[in-house]
Amino acid sequence: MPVWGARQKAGFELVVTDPPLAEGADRPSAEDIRSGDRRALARAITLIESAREDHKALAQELLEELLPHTGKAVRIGISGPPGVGKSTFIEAFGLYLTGIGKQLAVLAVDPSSALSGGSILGDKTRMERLAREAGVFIRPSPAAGALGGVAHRTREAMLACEAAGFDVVLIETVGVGQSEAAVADLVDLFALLVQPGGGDDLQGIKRGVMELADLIIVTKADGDLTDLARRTEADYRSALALIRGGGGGPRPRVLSCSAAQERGMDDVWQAIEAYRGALDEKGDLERKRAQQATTWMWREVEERVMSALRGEPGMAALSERLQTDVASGRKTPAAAASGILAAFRRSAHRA
Ligand SMILES: Nc1nc2c(ncn2[C@@H]2O[C@H](COP(=O)(O)OP(=O)(O)O)[C@@H](O)[C@H]2O)c(=O)[nH]1
Ligand SMILES: [Mg+2]
Repeated sequence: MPVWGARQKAGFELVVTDPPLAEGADRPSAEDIRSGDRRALARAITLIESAREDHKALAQELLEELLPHTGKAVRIGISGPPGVGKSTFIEAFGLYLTGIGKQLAVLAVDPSSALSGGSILGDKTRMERLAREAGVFIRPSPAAGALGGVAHRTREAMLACEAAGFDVVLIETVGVGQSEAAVADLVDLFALLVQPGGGDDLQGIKRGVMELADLIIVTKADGDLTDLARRTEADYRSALALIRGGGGGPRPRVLSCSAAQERGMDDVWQAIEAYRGALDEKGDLERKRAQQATTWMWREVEERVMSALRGEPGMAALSERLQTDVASGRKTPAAAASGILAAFRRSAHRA
């Protein structure tokens, strides 16, 4: 229920029309999803996002059926700090894509929403035009849960969108640190949006985030900001050359555009296609996706082990005691960890 409530609060009634699944509701069929039935797709994603164990089981069953029909979309991650112009860009870029006949799904990973109760796509006004396009599906992220869980469900939602036949899946995340890494592990190409600005702004972008970027897009290259945007472009180009001097994948590119004036969208798409083409050529795309899938398997294992551990009877009391011991210096962290794992193993044996 909280997921649905939050969606309503964010004002998404226009875009997301699927009601919560009723008790014991049938899951949508893989055929309906593959035939392009948007309601079936929306219900599938609701199932994927559900915290209920029976829903989870149904979602996995459905995903297994869909899996052979996934993989054809161009998977793009879009990230950047609040205010950089993500929503405006996604709308302009999305409109460009529908203009050249592409079908587009927009998904969001929003780790901040658990705190703020809002969604990064909550400023729906900026997406109104895009949301009205026939070939477009927009889905905000669930409003609660740990980053790993949110991103994990976004990955599965992305697969459902691919099976539904979308040519492009855009995954938006607000730049708050670790979310970029999680999204970079979901997509073929990770685009970082940055503002026109001086060297100080450039310093503000964490090196780790720059290293993830396959494409850097300087936003707002219009009006008074036109020249500054061009200089910023050059600054990032030299910064990238320092950071990733001849690394593995295709060289990251730097572009600027104006989403407000809907200029530069063709250049962005060309850069994305060129990047994908370069990956494809050497079989690197398949390798990248295979590696991402195994990364997610281990994330899933870690998450489930931790959740099983936390759910163990007596574990809360034990870990609280050990935590106090560690905090006060009576036990080393390693000794306390051994204590927790020993208790976990004993209970696993009993099970
Ligand atoms: N001049 C100009 N302003 C823009 C452009 N794109 C976004 N903005 C403005 O930047 C602000 C933040 O944009 P928004 O898309 O909401 O950023 P987000 O927080 O990253 O989603 C808004 O006031 C926009 O009008 C652009 O291409 N040119
Ligand atoms: Mg926004």
